[in-house]
Amino acid sequence: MLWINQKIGQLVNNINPKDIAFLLASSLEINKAKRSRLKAQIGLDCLYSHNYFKNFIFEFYFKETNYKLRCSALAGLDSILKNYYIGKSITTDSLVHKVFISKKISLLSDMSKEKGRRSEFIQKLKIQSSFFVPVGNFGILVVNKINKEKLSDYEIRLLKSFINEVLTPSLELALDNEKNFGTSIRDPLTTLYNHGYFVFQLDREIENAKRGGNSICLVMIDIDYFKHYNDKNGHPKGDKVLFNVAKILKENTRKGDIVARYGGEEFAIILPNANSSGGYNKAEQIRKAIADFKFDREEFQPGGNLTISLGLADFPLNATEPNELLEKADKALYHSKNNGKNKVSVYGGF
Ligand code: GH3
Ligand code: MG
Ligand code: MG
Repeated sequence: MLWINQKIGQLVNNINPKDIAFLLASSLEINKAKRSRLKAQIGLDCLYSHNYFKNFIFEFYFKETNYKLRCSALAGLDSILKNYYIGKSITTDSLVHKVFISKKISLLSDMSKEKGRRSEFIQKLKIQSSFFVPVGNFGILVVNKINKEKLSDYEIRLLKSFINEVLTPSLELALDNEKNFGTSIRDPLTTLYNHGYFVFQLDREIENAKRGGNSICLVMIDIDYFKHYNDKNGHPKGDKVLFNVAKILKENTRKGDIVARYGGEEFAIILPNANSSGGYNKAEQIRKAIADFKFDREEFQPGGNLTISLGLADFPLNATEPNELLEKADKALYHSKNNGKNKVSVYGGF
């Protein structure tokens, strides 16, 4: 067992199963069809990336809401074949469908004799043996060995362990998250990402930036004199301001940007692939949009206007770790607060 576990360790390389699950779950924001494909593709790419599986073709068929199985992920094929097969749904008399319904793992060692598989696929790729693995209720994984080779006992054990210990739990967790997704990562008042999800994403974006040699800009935002606004107008009106501020933040950012309610009347934005000069322009655009927006009863605010203060820091220029980046952006924000508010400050620029 230890031996198998070590192999799984190598198999998933540096990928932690929990990360796969979160990756899967976070991909659930995209439309449903694309989501399913992504879930499976991550798993298959992970398998195929292992040197041991270079002589294999992996197929994953997802069960759709109408109970049809659709080819949602493929690894090991060239891009022409991949584009040809991906997205195709299969008929109920196909072998893949039958094995899925049976819920039994099946190893078929002479595919040339089997009916109900695309014969041109089997012949072209010289598939000798195929391993069919229904994965819970989600779909079915098909592992084919090419060049007329048979799957060995060793490979079968390795694959079984990977499926039971990594793939199935990840997909289950992803599905679970899908159900709770809307509420678990979003702040109910503003519908922005919540603090927990923001922290998780910041870690991830920094890891990505390190790998890709990119920069990230972190913008921290705090509403000016918000206690005054609440005291003067009551909390429900204060809540309306928070909602409108969030809306303006969303309207002034792009799809890949991560906009979160950091806490109370504080917001944070991660701008992937932005440096401090790009980040400054974006922050200034947001500051101006808030200053220009006509909030209810803002004429009673100091200066007659409801405004925000912003601070930004740049990875890797100002920090190499998430906490440090947060700290630096916060310092910049406090610089704005101490210098008249309704301002953008860049860490290091004061
Ligand atoms: P500054 O300009 O220095 O930021 O001053 P401020 O008054 O905005 O900051 P302070 O930290 O003193 O007050 C923050 C206020 O934000 C106090 C708190 O009641 C309010 N607040 C935090 N969360 C919520 C919320 O969910 N709804 C409402 N209405 N108010 C909130
Ligand atoms: Mg505050
Ligand atoms: Mg404030």
